[in-house]
Order: sequence, then structure tokens, then C-alpha cells
Amino acid sequence: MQLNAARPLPTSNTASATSLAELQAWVDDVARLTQPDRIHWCDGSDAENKALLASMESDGTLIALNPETHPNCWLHRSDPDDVARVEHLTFVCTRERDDAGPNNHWMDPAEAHSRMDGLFEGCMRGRTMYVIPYCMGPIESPLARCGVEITDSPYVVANMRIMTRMGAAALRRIEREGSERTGTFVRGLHSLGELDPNRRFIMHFPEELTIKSYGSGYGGNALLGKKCHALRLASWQARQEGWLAEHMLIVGIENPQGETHYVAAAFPSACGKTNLAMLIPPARYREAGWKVWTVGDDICWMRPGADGRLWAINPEAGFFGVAPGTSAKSNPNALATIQHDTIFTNVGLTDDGQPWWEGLDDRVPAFDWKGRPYDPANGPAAHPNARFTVSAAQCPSYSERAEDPQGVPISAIVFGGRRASLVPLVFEARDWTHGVQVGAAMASETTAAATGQVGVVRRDPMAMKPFCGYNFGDYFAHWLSFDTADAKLPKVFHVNWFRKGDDGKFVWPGFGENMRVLEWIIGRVDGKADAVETPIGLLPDASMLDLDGLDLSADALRTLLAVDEAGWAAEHADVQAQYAAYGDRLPEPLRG
Ligand code: OXD
Ligand code: MN
Repeated sequence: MQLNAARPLPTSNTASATSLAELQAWVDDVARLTQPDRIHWCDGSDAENKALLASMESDGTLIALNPETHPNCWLHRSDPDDVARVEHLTFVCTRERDDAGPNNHWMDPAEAHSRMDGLFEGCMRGRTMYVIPYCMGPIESPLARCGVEITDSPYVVANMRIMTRMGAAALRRIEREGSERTGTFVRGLHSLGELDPNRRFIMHFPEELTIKSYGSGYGGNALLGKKCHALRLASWQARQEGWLAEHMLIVGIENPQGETHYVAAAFPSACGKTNLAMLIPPARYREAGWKVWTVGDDICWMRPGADGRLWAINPEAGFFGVAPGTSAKSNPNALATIQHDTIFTNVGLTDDGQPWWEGLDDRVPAFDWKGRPYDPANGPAAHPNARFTVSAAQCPSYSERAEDPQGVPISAIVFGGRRASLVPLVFEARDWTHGVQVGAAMASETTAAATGQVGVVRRDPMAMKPFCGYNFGDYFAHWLSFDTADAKLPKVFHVNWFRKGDDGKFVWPGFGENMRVLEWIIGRVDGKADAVETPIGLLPDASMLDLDGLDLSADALRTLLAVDEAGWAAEHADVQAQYAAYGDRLPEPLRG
């Protein structure tokens, strides 16, 4: 393998050397600690990527998929004990414990550094250390932020190349920001270590803009630009600087008049953010001229613009989507996106080398995600948290505005979770403060995206429980603070696609049909749709939604749109009981 070991040299004057000199000093320190055999500075080029993929193919890290059906696609089988985020091993290490809050695991920074440095000592002997400069957000965007990840995993390099703007352009921005003193970069140190779950930690040091991750190669633990930087550290920075870093998709809804409203929607992991971001409207809507544009499927950075509106970018450049359940029915755009140049992780395989997962189609796979001949007695062929990593630019519905350095203006914020009971299909908050209350009270059933029990309802405020890098009490106060005199804030909604009937089946058809709910939401934003006032907010009745062509019984509609006041009183009491942990930090509007 030909890899370029050259170090970056400052390209202009001595002042510009500052950040690169700092970067070089940090890389030298890390190399002294971890003792790699080689150091490779990633430039993000095609040649570099090709060489890395070839070397991973030759050592078995990647398996080439069928080149006829899936050109340039790869399968990675991870260690079976390393398939999801590990929230119990993820820490926020602030000087004051209360700044991390009861919503995070906390460790004293000095103790955390010494524990991590103990793990990192000599861990890259025999390995290559990759230095990955990356930018979260379009390279020229004032809302974007840079980081550098050091890793000993070529799989991480290949994934970071898809998920971020990685390489030479990011390094130039780091250099420029250093010389202009306009920004600083996040430092992320990662090693696969021994992939031992007992020697695994994901540590965040927000006050130092530093991440240390050891012992896992799984996306959310190892692609440090994603959850660690773009959510946990960015949420901390965002609070200090007056913006928001959120676990939200961004989608553009274009009406038949050609006007596009951008909606940001927060759902917990594996609750359909990718599907909603890539929604294909039902035929009637398409014929009438409705279109849906994908800006992002997981993370949204929003900042008030000069016009008082919130302007948002997707800091990522790719999708790290959940494969199981993705099909021609649930998400045709995703399926089209992942036909080429995609890395699949922990999916099954057909006998002709195609990726396969439960819910894709009715073929029978030949191998499961562990590489064993498929036997249903061993469980599903694909791990329930099997993933695809793919460039967003390959998505047929990718929005032109996704690359706009200024971002897109947000008309509506939508919160949602998996709730089998109580929570109606959709409701609107009365105002911003109520919207914050609604988001803060969110709950959802847990999924396979994190290790632990699946299907248990837990509170997940703004879908940020695993990702907020500071005390939720302060976070809620930060959200409330956006309601200033000249702000033109988005309307706030809550949706629930996952309501079940007495027979245990989903009542709402979901997927493309969610367009009907989005139409009502856009109608509310435009002042064109009606709503009924209820104790939990503003709801449509059945006559206010376009339900044409849907086979929903009167009973089903009652289930979807009724407000069970006694049930909501119990919900409120549960929310208040959980808030008690935030003590004085809980802002007044969330009390009582
Ligand atoms: C993700 C997650 O991977 O939320 O996006 O776990
Ligand atoms: Mn996510």
C-alpha cells in the first residue's frame, strides 16, 4: 500500500503556522504515547481511499460485495461485542460534576485523562496512526466547525471520509482559522485497542474540546466527528455561543407553488429519521406537485440569523443509516442511495454476494452478520443495528441547499418518539415555551442503536439523552433563551408514528403517508390549516387532515387523535418526578 506520510506544512506566512504547529505538537505527543509504526496524514484523495480500501480487502477488514449489483460496495463484520453505542461507558468529564448533569455519566477530568492515557500507552505498536482533519458542515460555512481525529482504524478513516468533509480542505480551514484566530479545532483520539468491552471508554472533555475513545470501532463510538463532536462537544459550544446542536434531521417540503419549508425533526436513534428525511410523498401528492428534499438525517446545527429566523446546516456529509427495515416500501430513496460506493456493516449476505437484511425483501440470505451460514435458529441474518455508510450526495432527494454555507431557514421543529399508547399522531405547541416543555418531556421506547434492553420507554428530552454534553437543566434554559423580542422562531410540533391498537399493530401506516401530517404542519406554519385547542396543545381533527385513500376506521382515527386527559396527567407527574434530579438548574417554565 502506498500511503503518504508527509506532514502538513504551513502554506503561507508564519502567523498561519500557529494551529498547524499546535496540531503537529499534539500529533507528536500522541505518537510518543501510542507508539505507532507509521503515521499517515489523510488528504481525503481518491487515491488514498482506494489504497486504504484495497489494504482492508487484503487483510479481511472489508469484503467486496457483488460488483455487478453493488459496485464499490463493501461489507465489514465487526467484533460481535462491538455493535452499538455504549452509553454506560460514555462520560462527560467537566471540572464541576454538576455541569455534566445527572443526564451524563461523569468522571473527574484528571482521573479520566490518566485512565485513558493508561489505555492508550503503546496501543498503536505494529499499527498505522491516521491523522484525519475534518470539517463538520460545508467547508465555507460560518456555521461549520473543524476537528482532527487520530485513529488506528482504517475502517474509521474510510467512514469519516464519507461522513465528513475530510482531508486537505479541512486542514486548510484549520490553518486559516488558526491564523485569523477565529476558531479552534476539536481533538479526538481514538484507538480500537483490543476491542475488549472491559477496556472500552468514550470520554468527552468539553472544556478542552477533546475526545478520547478507546476499545470500540462502532460508528457512534469511533467516528468522532459524529456523536462525540457534532453533538456532545458542539452542544456545549453552542450553549456558550448562542446556537443549538441537535439530534435532528432536516427536510425541505416543497409545495405545488414551488415554496419550500424546511423542517427540523428530533427522534431518538433508530426511530425513522432517515426515512422521514428521504420521504417520497404518496402518488396524489406527487401528481399535485409536492416534493421532498433531504438536507440531513441525523444532526442539525441551528443559529439565529439577522432576520430572527433559525438557520440550519447539516454538519455531516453522509448517512450512517440503520439497514434493517430499509426497503422499497419504507425508503426507496435510501435503497437507491446505497446501490454503489457504500460500506455496509453487520448485514447478511446472499449467495451471490449482495447485502441483505430483515425487511429488505423475501430472498433467503446465505450468510448472517457473523459470517455463519444463515440459520434462522441463530437469530436475524443482519444485526438489528446493522448500518450503511454512504455519501449524502448519492441520495436522489438530496437538496441543493444542503451545501449552502448559510444553511436553510427552519419553519417548524418536530419532536417525536416511539409511543405505543397515549401520544396522538400530531399536536402543535401553543408557543415556543410550550414547545420547549413538549420537547423536554419527550419519551421513547429504546432501540438496538445502543446496548441494553430494547423496547423500554425512557425519557429522552429532545432525543438528546445520549448526546447532550452538559446538564439538561442548563440545556432547557438555553432552549428557552431563544425567545427574544426580535426572534422569528419556528412553530413546534410533536408527532407519533408508532401508536398501536388493541391488537398490538401500528394504527398509522407511516412512511410516505407521513406526508399528510407534514402537510398539516406546513399548513399551520402558513396559517392555512385549522386546529382544535386541547389541554396538550393544538390538534387537527380528522377533517383537517388529508386522509383521502387511507383505509382508517373511525376507531383508528379516535385512537390517533384523541387526548386522554387522565393518561396525560400521569405522564406529567412522571415527567415532573424525573425533573427533580435537575434541582435548581431546572428553569422555572418547566416546574410544576
Ligand atoms: C446514530 C444514533 O447512529 O443515533 O445516529 O445512534
Ligand atoms: Mn442518531
